[in-house]
Amino acid sequence: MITFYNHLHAQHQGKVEMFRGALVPCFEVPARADHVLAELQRRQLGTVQQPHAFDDAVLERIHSPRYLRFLASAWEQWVALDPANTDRDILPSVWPTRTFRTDIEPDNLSAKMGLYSCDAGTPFTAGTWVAARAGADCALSAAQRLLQGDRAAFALTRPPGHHAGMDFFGGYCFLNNAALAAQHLRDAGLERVAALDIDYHHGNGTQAIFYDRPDVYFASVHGDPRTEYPFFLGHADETGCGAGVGANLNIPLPRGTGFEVWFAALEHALGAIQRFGAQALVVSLGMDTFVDDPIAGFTLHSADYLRVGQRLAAAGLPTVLVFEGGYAVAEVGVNAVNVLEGFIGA
Ligand code: OKP
Ligand code: ZN
Repeated sequence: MITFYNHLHAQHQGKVEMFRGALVPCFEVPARADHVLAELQRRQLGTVQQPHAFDDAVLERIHSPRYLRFLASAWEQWVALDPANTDRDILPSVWPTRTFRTDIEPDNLSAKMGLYSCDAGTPFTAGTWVAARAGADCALSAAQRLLQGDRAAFALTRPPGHHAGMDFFGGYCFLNNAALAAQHLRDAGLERVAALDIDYHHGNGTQAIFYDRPDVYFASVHGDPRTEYPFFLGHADETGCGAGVGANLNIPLPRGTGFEVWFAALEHALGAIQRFGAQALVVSLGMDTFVDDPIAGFTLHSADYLRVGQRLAAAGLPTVLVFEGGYAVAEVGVNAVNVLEGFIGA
């Protein structure tokens, strides 16, 4: 399986995030991707390549032009406010919640940060845009390989993507890599594509992007949003709207859920994807279902990920694997590469 590695990922290196009333060191660190790359190379599981450069127009298939313009220019505006800002990350602190207007983009940078975000846990840094942009190229390049006949491809990138919506960032995500890959497959002519999200956290961005569409099925197995981030989406009664009714499946599970129950939910999601008639699969591959993850609550063990990979392969679909979460840094390489090895060996 080919891997498209985001060689610019380390340019996104947040310092702190707001957590329980304090600024704490970021969980989403460059070492995460480094460990996955090192383990891939140690096991020699296929070649590692740099992504191809896709046009900005491809991003506009998923994200709004004004949001993309904001991402590309935010850091410049931040430093223009105060040259000393080069040493500080940008964090939002004010949001247009219910009853406020979102049609007028404010001039004020803090206000823009709020307009285009959903939490204070996602710092924007000097290298965030270049890293996210190259990450999107990785996901698109992986999708492109499927179109050229590959059985599977892996997008090894950070920051992650599945919480990013059409016009907002949050949950450590800026560009929705999985949605971009799925849309790229659609635009190339595949009529039905499935996005399967197995990160611990519900992929609210991906769900929202495809919620009213019958052509992209979204299925997710995740921590119950009543207690887990992102809190405000991911319930079982969300089944799609308009033309997309029936093309969204959420399987929320309680904190503490172990492998057998989680695996049964995965089977259920894959069965639904099969019945939908998907011609390709995009997997949001979060590794934060691991028992020792510091910010999540399932109890999967390293060996379980071999079975996850085998089961994903058994779906028999051309598959893009997109790296998402996973914050047990020392173990994330072994765990992610176990999925790949299980997939390849199946
Ligand atoms: C990203 B991915 C915010 C604390 C909540 C957000 C978790 C984002 C997980 N102050 N942290 O799905 O792994
Ligand atoms: Zn997650």
